[in-house]
Amino acid sequence: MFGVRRVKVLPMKVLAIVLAGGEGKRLMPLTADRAKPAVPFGGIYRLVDFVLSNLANAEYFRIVVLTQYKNHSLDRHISRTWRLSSMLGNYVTPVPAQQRLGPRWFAGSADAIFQNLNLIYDEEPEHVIVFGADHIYRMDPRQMVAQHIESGADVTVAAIRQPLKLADQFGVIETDPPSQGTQSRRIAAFREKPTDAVGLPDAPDEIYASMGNYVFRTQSLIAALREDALDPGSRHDLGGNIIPMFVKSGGAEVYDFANNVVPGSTERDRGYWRDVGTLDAYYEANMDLIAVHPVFNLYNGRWPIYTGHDPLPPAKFVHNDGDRVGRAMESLVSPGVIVSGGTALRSILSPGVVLHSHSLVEDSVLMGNVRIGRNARVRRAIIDKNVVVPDGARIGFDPEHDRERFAVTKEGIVVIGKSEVIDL
Ligand code: ADQ
Repeated sequence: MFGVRRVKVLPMKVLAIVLAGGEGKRLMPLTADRAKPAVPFGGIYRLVDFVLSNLANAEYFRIVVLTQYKNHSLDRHISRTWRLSSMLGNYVTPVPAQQRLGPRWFAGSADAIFQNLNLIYDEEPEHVIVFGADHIYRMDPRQMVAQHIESGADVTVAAIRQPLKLADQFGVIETDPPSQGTQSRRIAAFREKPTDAVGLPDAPDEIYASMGNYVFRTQSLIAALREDALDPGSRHDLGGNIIPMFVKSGGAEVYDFANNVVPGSTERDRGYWRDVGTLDAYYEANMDLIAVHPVFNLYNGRWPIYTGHDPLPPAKFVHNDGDRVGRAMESLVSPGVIVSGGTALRSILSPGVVLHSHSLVEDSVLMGNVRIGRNARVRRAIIDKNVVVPDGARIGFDPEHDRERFAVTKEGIVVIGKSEVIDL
């Protein structure tokens, strides 16, 4: 006898689109030959791993990643790391710009989705999640989707309080008072990167910023994208054009990220979100991982951040010919690292990094396979993959000399691009 087969009813059909085509000009030289979402972060991750982990932990397993600029390492990372079982139709697919509508690349984030509408038609989702790929955070997107469905909005925009002085980097949201008995609030005004924003009534130094994460009703999204495509004056940008359309028609609601509670999170790391659009912000977010009680906790096993890298041996700490043994303190040390008689303080050592005898690396981010020569000193630097720092070199000690050779940020962080050759 065959029993009645219990079919698990799938939750609301949701398709996730991750926008990963950003050029990341302000992260140069880290984006010289990779897309911004492929920039390495925290030793073993790439920026795109954070949004994909949030979606996967929420069991949203139908994900397309729209790529564009310099997408080679991004495509490779996604195809290698994010291969989901295709059972039940699960997938994470990188979709490069295909010039489907003629010989042009995506004009903006809205155009990127418009050119790929066929993916939405194929999937027939009821709701479409559109998330950016350049942020460091944990978020349970199911809570946002639940609010979106309950409110019946055309679009729900995730928002977080940010300092007023950063208003020109964000979509700035003004809201109506909350509807009774719900957390949801209608968006009264949305301005993309305004230069004249004013603070919130209860916090004059803060604004309510869009996180660049949206949930759309599928039909509403399709209709808006079609209308936008016909507008020759549009920049075809989600924040600049599409969201304001919904605000005008009264169909846009805000989702307050402060209400999002991720399993396993603590008071300390709840609400953490960083836009790593600049080198200084990127540096700070890396340093956030190092603290004894970090504000972003990589060790929350109930909401893991997934990634992938080559199988490497464990990190080791040795000495050379009776030199002092290698040490790393207040640092993250990845597999494949060898600290041979050198010292790392408050630093991130990515896979394959080698520190030779008497070298000292402080407050720095070293990416894959960076080699630090004997007696070299590195301070407050980001050093991209494969760079060899020669024996005895000094980086981060002489600002004038550093500026002649490398990029140096506003905050004085020295940034050395991938495979750059260093003159002493
Ligand atoms: P920005 O990040 O400045 O502001 P944008 O450059 O459009 O906006 O990038 C948004 C996302 O889309 C990024 O993940 C980027 O990689 C991707 N992207 C950009 N152009 C793309 C294209 N042509 N094809 C595919 N992907 C593309 C946005 C919002 C603001 C919000 C901030 C939050 O517009 O309102 O406040 O994010 O950081």
